[in-house]
Amino acid sequence: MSAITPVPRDKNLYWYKGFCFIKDMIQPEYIDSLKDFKIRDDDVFLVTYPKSGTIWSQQILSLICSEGHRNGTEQIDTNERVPWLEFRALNPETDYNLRPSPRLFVTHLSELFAPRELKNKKAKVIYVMRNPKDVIKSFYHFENITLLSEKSPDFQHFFEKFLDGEVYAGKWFHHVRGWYTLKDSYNILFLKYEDMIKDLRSAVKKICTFLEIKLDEKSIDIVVKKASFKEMKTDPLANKENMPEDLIDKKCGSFMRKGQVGDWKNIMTVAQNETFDKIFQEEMGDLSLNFTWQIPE
Ligand code: PPS
Repeated sequence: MSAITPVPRDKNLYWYKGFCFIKDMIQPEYIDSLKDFKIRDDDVFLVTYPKSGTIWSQQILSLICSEGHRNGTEQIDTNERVPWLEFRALNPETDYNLRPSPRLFVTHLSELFAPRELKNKKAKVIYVMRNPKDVIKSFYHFENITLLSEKSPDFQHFFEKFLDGEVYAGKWFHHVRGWYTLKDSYNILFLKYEDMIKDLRSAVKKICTFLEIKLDEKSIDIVVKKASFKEMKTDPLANKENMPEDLIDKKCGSFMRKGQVGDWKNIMTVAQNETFDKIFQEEMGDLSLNFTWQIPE
């Protein structure tokens, strides 16, 4: 792959401290200020690299934490229930300091930019990761619906941008490694998208245990049902259908695309796959992290 370029190929992005950020959505001063973001012991931070199951986990988390969401009495959408730490423009009227506890937040930030108090094991972090080949495929399609980045002319172009970290949140390898290798510094639960696909109920129970929230079996049934791909696809509160029109072009697709494991096989060439495997081995080979690349394996 090419050396880091002074300006990212996508003119909507800029480099800051080795990472690519979206020009219109987040400024360097704000990124830096997040280091001092005051957190509470009972805050919960959902952390993901893009296209790894964010919207899904936001839905699960808010269903677990809010009875009103489970029984449909609270008509609040996902981005308001679990607001973005870095994309303040999506929640301009909300003062995070005034939100009642327990506060839920979501972020795609690398651990380098995360609030420093998290490292004292204050608050809880849930990190959801997905096999990076499916992340690439999902991210490539997302370029068609987001108005915040330029569309790649073809998959090879996107593939190279992705490997060079020229997408929001930077290199997948750095993101996962960063959070994973510092795991002992955080109060953190790691989940994998593919495990959630295989057994969502177990994942929901794991999250409940981690958050020390007791839900009866009936409530768990509701969480699992309302977090299924089928239900979320038609639930405007959960599927981000109400995102501002200057950010998302709904005519071109949705956040709920396929929700499958192994879809990368429908786009990656043998050569791209071999290139990826080689880089994956170099970058991640020393970590005890296994991914499910397709189901059944
Ligand atoms: S984003 O833009 O970073 O917030 O995107 P993110 O939500 O992380 O990832 C979007 C992908 O997650 C899939 N998705 C789901 N899969 C299974 N079950 C449920 N309920 C679900 N909800 C969202 C979504 O379809 C995107 O994956 P792809 O492969 O593109 O379908």
